[in-house]
Amino acid sequence: MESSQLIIIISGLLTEALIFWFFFGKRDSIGKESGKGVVEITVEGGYKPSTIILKKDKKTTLRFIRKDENSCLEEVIFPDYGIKKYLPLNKPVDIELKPPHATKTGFHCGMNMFQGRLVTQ
Ligand SMILES: [Cu+2]
Repeated sequence: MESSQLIIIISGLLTEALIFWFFFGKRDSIGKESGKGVVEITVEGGYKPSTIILKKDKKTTLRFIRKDENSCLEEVIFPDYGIKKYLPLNKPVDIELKPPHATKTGFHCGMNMFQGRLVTQ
């Protein structure tokens, strides 16, 4: 094996490790719709997953299920979409989004103490 090949392999592995660290090192969980157009988000001490990957121009339903009695989490707000919804305890609430362009935005609880991220690709 040539040393240039070895360098490519090693830098590839380093990149992989960096990506892994970036996504999981911060205990950030990622949610993607799995073909059915639905991403389930558990609301418990924050949002799980906390980062949602959306596809541009594709309608995706975010299904929030609040399991946390903390009243702070009973409202979820999507400022860029003008959406504000009440989340009853243990009852799924669907929010439909159809992002018009690739962007990074977010959502948060009523008092902006817990945040989630929306990444549109
Ligand atoms: Cu709050």
